[in-house]
Amino acid sequence: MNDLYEINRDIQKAIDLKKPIVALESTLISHGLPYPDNIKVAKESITAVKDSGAVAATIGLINGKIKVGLNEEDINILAKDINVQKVSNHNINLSIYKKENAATTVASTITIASKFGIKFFATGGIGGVHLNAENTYDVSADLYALSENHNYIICSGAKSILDLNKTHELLETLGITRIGYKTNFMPGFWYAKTTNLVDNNFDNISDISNYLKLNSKINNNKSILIFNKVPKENEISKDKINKWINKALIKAEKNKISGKELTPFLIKEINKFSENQTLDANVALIINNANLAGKIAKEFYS
Ligand code: PSU
Ligand code: MN
Repeated sequence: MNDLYEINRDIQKAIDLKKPIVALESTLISHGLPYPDNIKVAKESITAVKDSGAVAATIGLINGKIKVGLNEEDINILAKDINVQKVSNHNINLSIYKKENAATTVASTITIASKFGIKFFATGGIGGVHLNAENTYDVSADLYALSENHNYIICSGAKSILDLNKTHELLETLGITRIGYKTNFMPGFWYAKTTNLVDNNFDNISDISNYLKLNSKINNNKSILIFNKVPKENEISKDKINKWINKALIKAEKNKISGKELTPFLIKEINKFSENQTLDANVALIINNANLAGKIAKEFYS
């Protein structure tokens, strides 16, 4: 690439040898989860990818350099430093210019992963259309990045704090296929299912892998979402979640929180209201998704 990028040697080797790789984002670490849970998730996601037979590539910026494969020291910086910027595709260039430490969202992570030919990516929940978007126009850049890159995204749907019906619709409009892994419905992140149907359910990994291989052949240039439900023991009822979301939204409005601050603010407030039930669910589902992503990637490259 060029001197703006630094790629870990094992990851470069895996790319050259066409071995399975799963990219991981870093906004989860800096803005999505509190310390020290964020470090635990970052490390255990890497382990979960490795355990399933693939190579993990956590992406983020250290002193303005885009690193593909953050090491333990880098992860500690992003987890602890309160000055870490949350960068999506509109502002990553500024953090490069200012030589900042910055964490990449789903949008910027998959954009970088794609430049290196890394196809698989795992996260908790993608961004989407926010509630009240008809007035605020707050729609995550994640959705557009998914339609501009051909990546395979393993996640538990879009975050529960969003307007999930509108998010489901816009995914369709943007040409992004919504696949369920053992589910006929798009999951609701902290809860297992919404009322929105997926485009197809696959009950096993080899079917998903065969289907993804076909997509490479037909030059589908959009991403494909593979939905994995929150683990059963961490599932929370939709009613409970919606009560906490409403409380958090009122607080956000009072404090005039908007733009890129909104998602992290709402998640933090809901973790408080739920006495960390949502935090525990968030941790569990991210690691679970990293593990599934590794398994699908391994099958895909075998
Ligand atoms: N999933 C989580 N926590 C998070 C995010 C996802 O469980 O913090 C991050 C992702 O990086 C995602 C971003 O890309 O939130 C979306 O932010 P926004 O709504 O500002 O686009
Ligand atoms: Mn936004």
